[in-house]
Amino acid sequence: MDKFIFITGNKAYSSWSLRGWLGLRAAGVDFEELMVPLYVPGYKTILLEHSPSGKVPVLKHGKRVIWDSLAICEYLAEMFPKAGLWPEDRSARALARSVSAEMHSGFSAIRSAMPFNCRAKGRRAQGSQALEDEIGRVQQLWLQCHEHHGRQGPWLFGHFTVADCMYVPVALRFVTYGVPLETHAQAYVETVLQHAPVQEWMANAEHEKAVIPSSEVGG
Ligand SMILES: N[C@@H](CCC(=O)N[C@@H](CS)C(=O)NCC(=O)O)C(=O)O
Repeated sequence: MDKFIFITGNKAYSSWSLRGWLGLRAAGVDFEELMVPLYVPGYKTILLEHSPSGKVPVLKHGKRVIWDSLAICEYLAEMFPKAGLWPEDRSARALARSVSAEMHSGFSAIRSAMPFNCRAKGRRAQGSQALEDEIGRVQQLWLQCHEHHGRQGPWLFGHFTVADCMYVPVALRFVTYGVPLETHAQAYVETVLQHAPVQEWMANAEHEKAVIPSSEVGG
């Protein structure tokens, strides 16, 4: 099989990259990794050499270039069906796709008030009604997935799926900004923190030297 090459942004700051990377880990794929530090002189030129979107993450597989975190997860789900990246049950899969798409295209208050910064702890987000509503919505979604389709394991649909790729970065934002959570949501965050690939990603982030000032907020 052609080799997989994954292009990621800074692990400390790139939540979108984390999603695709988790998909690769969940699929059990051997891959090479290229980290492109973001927002430093010349970074865009490098990204454009890898992808027409000029953004990370990007997955290269032979001649194929797959950009966008959700497209990468879909590609992996199709290539490695045994990994169960989407739930097997059609109703569960429909819900998993809906919550993944909702995260992919929404939650702008969470994104802007709580920039992904997995090295930081004890930060505080600037509160707003929109932020509170979105934090509530995330917890409601987590409960719905788990109560209806996930009781056989700790992840949203029992075992690790694309929906978790989408929501792990949100769980880590909640940790960074010390968001008080309902019991079930806190249990999900604990599951995320104990997941070996998440721990590996965070350990790699700790070794990065670069700082992106616009993501260092709430201190
Ligand atoms: N919808 C895209 C979003 C990708 C995205 O915005 N990536 C950010 C990094 S976290 C990026 O490449 N930023 C650099 C830039 O926009 O120049 C995805 O899911 O992959």
